[in-house]
Order: sequence, then structure tokens, then C-alpha cells
Amino acid sequence: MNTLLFFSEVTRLESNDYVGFTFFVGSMAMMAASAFFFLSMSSFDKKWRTSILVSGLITFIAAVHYFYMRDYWATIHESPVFFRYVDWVLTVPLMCVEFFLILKVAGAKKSLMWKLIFFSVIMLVTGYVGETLDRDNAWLWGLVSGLAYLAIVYEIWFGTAKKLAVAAGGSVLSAHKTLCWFVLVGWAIYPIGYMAGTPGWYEGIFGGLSLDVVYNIGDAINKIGFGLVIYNLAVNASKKDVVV
Ligand SMILES: *C/C=C(C)/C=C/C=C(C)/C=C/C1=C(C)CCCC1(C)C
Repeated sequence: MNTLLFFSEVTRLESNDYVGFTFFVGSMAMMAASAFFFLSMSSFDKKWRTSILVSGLITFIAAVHYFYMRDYWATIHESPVFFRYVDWVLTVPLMCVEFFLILKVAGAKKSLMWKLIFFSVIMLVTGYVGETLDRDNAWLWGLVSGLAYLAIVYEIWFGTAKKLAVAAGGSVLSAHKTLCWFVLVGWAIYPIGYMAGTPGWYEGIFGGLSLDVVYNIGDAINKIGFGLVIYNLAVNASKKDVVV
């Protein structure tokens, strides 16, 4: 087989294929972030290593899905809805675990973690049903999903998680605050993608947007950003350990 023939069999990325492009860049960014988190682990005190490990796992799981979704899109030009949600159902609960891990210093209980995971699974399963099995009622599923999302927002901004963060104080409190903003603003990107890609009364508001481009941007901001907040917390907390 000569080189020319080989290249003609590779699925090509057209220069105006923004969805394909964001899948491509997304897979690289997730991979690079994973390498960064994994390789930095050993430089931190033991008590932060699990948090950094989880940051790396989040971006690594996403990277594997992105490589797959990129090919899926390039080959059949359809939204890889199923794998998108498999990715989320693995990574979003891990983000809930991150809240628990950083608040453990203030005595966070596992029940807090399971509560956040429970709401996140409701949020994702109902979103999946709205995008696939019952698209005619996408608005209703989106609404239920949105309520579960708000329950997470409430819990971390005003609930037990918030109280624990205040009790922990210092760099844990400020990391918690930043993560809260990620959930409030960064995660709010996703319903926009959902509304752009499902039928409903909101059709046309986000009409020009592509669901996948919006989701891909959201993932890059949230997964890598979240991890960097944890990384930054580990750096600050380790510094203090030396001073004290
Ligand atoms: C790494 C992936 C993340 C952080 C994914 C987060 C996904 C959401 C916050 C999705 C939320 C949705 C709603 C709030 C309503 C419409 C349906 C969803 C699932 C897109």
C-alpha cells in the first residue's frame, strides 16, 4: 500500500468541521492535563495525592472517551450521545468525590459525597433520557435534570459542604469557593448545549450553536479547570506545611 492510498483511507477532518476540531483539541488537552496531574502527584504530601490522582483520572477518562468520540464523529458525523453520557456518568461523580476529599480535613462524612453523587446521577440520567429515549419531552427531562443540578449548587454553596469549608478555612475554603463557581457558571454551559440540540419551546434561542461544540468547551473548562483548582490547593497547602 503506498502512502497516498493510506492517507485517502484516513477519515479526514474538514477545515470547517468545528465539532470534529473541538473533539480533536479536546482529546489532546485532556491527555496533556492527565500527564500533568499524574506526574505532579509525587511532589505533594500524601494527604493531597488522592485528590490529585482523582483530578488526573477525571481528565484521563475524558481523554479516552474523546479519542473515541472524535473517531465516531469523523466516521459517521453523528453526535456520540451515548459515549458522552458514559464519560459524564463516570467523571461527574468523581468531581463530587473531589468536594468530599478536600473537605475531609474538616470532618466531611461519606454521606455528603453520596448525596452529591446521587443528585449528579439523577441530573445525568434524566438528561440522557431527554436527549435520546423521549426527545418529545426533552424540556421536561431537562427541567428535572436542572432541579437536580440546582440541588448540587445549593448543597455546595449553602449546605453542609459550605459549612465544612468554612470550618476548614484557609486554602481549603478558597479552593471550595472556586469550585463552587465552576459548578454555578461552568456547569451552566451544559444546559445551553442541551437546549441547542433538543426540540422544545426554547428552540431557536440557541439555534445557531452546536450541542457538541458547547459540550466540548464545557468539558475542557470544567474538567481541566477543576483539576487545576485542586492542584493549586495542594501547592498552597504544601507550602504552608513547610512554614509551620
Ligand atoms: C465533565 C463533565 C461535566 C462537568 C458535565 C456536566 C454536565 C451537566 C452539569 C449537565 C447538566 C444538564 C442540565 C442541568 C439540564 C439539561 C441536561 C444536562 C444533562 C445537559
